[in-house]
Amino acid sequence: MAEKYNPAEIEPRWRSRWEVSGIYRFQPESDRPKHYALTMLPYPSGYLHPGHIWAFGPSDARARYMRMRGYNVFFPMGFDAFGLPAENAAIKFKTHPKTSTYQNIERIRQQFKMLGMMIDWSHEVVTCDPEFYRWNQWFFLQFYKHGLAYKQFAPVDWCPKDNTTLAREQVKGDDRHCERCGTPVIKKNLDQWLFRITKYADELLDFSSVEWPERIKIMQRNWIGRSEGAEVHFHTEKGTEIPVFTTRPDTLWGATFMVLAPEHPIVDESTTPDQKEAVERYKVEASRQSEIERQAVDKEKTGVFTGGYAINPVNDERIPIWIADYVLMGYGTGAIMAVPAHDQRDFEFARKYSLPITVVVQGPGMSTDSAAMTEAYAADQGVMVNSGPITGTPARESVKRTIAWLEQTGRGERAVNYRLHDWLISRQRYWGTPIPIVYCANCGPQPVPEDQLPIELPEDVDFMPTGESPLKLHPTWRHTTCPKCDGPAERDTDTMDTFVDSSWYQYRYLSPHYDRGPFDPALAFWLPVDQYTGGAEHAVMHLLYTRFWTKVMRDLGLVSFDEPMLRLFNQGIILGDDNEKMSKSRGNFVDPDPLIERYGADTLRCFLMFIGPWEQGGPWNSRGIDGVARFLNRAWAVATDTGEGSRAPDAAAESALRRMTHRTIKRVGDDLERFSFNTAISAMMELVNEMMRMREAGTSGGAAWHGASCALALLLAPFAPHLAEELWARLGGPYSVHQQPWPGYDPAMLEEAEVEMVVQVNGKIRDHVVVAADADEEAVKDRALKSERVRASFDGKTVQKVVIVPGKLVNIVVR
Ligand code: ANZ
Ligand code: ZN
Repeated sequence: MAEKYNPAEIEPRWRSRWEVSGIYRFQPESDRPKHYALTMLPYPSGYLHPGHIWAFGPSDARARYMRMRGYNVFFPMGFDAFGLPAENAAIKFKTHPKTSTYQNIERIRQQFKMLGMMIDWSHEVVTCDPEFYRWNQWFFLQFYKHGLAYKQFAPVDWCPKDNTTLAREQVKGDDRHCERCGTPVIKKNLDQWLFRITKYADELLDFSSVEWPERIKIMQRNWIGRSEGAEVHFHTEKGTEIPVFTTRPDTLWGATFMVLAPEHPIVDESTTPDQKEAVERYKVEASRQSEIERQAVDKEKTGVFTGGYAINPVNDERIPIWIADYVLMGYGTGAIMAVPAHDQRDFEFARKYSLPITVVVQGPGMSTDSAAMTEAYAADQGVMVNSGPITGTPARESVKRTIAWLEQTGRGERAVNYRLHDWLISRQRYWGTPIPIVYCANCGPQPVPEDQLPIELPEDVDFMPTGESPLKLHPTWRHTTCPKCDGPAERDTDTMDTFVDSSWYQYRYLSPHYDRGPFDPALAFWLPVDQYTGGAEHAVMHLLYTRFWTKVMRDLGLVSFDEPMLRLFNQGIILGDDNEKMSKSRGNFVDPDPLIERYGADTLRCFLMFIGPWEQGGPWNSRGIDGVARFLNRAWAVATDTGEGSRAPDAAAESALRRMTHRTIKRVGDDLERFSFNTAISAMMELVNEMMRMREAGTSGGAAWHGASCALALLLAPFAPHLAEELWARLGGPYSVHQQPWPGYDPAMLEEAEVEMVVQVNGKIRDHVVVAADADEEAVKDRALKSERVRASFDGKTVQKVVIVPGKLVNIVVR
């Protein structure tokens, strides 16, 4: 009886051999080209989520493949261990976040090991470890020194449930809810630290040195939201300046009123006593709406006249100042010049409140009388009219000309506006990196000297959320001395946004215990990351922050490149079998542990890679796992079959198997290049099925059979590393299969061995014949003329001519 595939025996045996022989140990120095493969580090929730295997299994397979292709591969792993979920769980279950986080990490680490990942665990990074976050603090100090970290008292988005500020990116949806808990966000005025990401806005728009998915680039571009235009100096009648950002300075002569955001600081000053009540009422209404609601195109425009007037600097006209919610405080200057003839929102507003409309761009065939207009004319065809010095200018050139004129006359200047804001990093929570600043009554805020880092989190805190940082409530922690005057001082009691950790963790992996800098400069040649994989949901936070961070590191002289990750691949999301996001509360969660136990890690890995295209994701289909298990069982059966007791295949069958083996090698390699794991597996399935058929026909064994079996072991190595190792050993290969070169193929062997050709007689299809792919014309003609059905259609006539289209068609002319 043939021995059965027994993963429960094979898998642990090979894992301990790998560990003992250290085949996955990272060896930075090597003659082979380097390949840094990185997958976004997981958050250590309390259990291994199928999403973790979904993210890491295929990237492990890819890393293994690159290694077999001859690269020296670094594929590290760590944990994004700070953050709110751990703290919230701690509050709920009354365990310290540190305890639960390290417990969770230990569990996930064991599970990852069970899956046979090619990870050198000695390079692991855990972000809540002082050895790591010390460098967050160090970076903060460098940012501070270079004016890239600054403090500001400003309205911020605040989650009343999590009791903390949120970055703008963490506020989601039209109703502006907290990304984590769904609670509607409110505005609160707070003193907060920000990182000056806007300094790099232009550079962040440049993707020329990376191969990233188009949609991520588009999302980042939109998020940065660069607009070119001018800032124009308007003044109130009383002389207070109100700068205005506009992308259409050429329409200045058509500005017939001004609109301020209801929160604009000049509103109170320009409001007359008789309008005060209406203005105050409107301000309250506006504050209740979300930014998205306020900007909705189809929303009925509303607003209130303040009673005040501004002077249009281009023609000294007196124009009324209104407030309206469609103008946002967080964009541009929070004030606009309204040009109803050429901006649709302004047009609707002017019609509703009977404000004047002046045409300044006369489109082809258009009247200069605005009374007939039914909508704003926003195009740039035609010429400028009613526009002082630029009257008569073609509309297309008018923006440039107006800006030149504004600059000459001191009325305004060219300006670029960004949607991007600086990155707010203060969080009023416990489980994060303490901010290395102390406040002295004499000297003001002082950076903590670098030799005092890390400032460690105290462990004995009451981390119940109160709206104040738990660190503030600690009896002693915040009391310290001023590094400048030695007098009493207080520490900053906020902690950093956890996106700080993931902005530079990839550098730390190289030398996680290095203590003279964030990473060992001797290993800088390993940077940047060659291949990054992870979810597209990180498009505008993590993936933008880490680009920013790298540019700062470059400017600090720490690295010599501009981009942290050269290539990016985004996998889709694995869903529950009900097509919904998998979660324990929804009841569609699949626990991987019992599956590993029942089927083995290799089967689970292959199953996840076979579910569908990796970039698309899709629903978990529990039945699919049996099909994949059957495939690995068959792979085992054919590759362990030495042909004993069977007759070897004949020459034709051998040649066919050889060709199929070469084709499979090509297909699997090509598919791995483009992260197409599911099609790679189906290519291997076809080979295995073919071998299975030969075996059932009693024709296994022989040289081609052995070659196919060895190729199969090599091809399986990235996908099913334990099984491949076992098969390879049984086939007599040297340890380890994971240190073998990826198999090559002979292009000449890729063509089909045989082709089917259509045979026509006087233009009518009469038969199909199968011939050797390399058969010459004479042989093809011979074969076609031997066909009974072809001969029967001759009707006694004789063959005049035979035309052959190689590989396709034989056309016989009879008369
Ligand atoms: C006058 C004007 C005339 C405008 C015209 C447009 C067309 P983007 O391209 O998105 O940057 N704007 C400026 N600040 C605003 C704010 N805080 N809230 C709402 N709208 C604001 O848009 C820039 C244009 O949006 C600016 O150019 C301004 O309207 C408006 F025929 O100024 B424009
Ligand atoms: Zn001091």
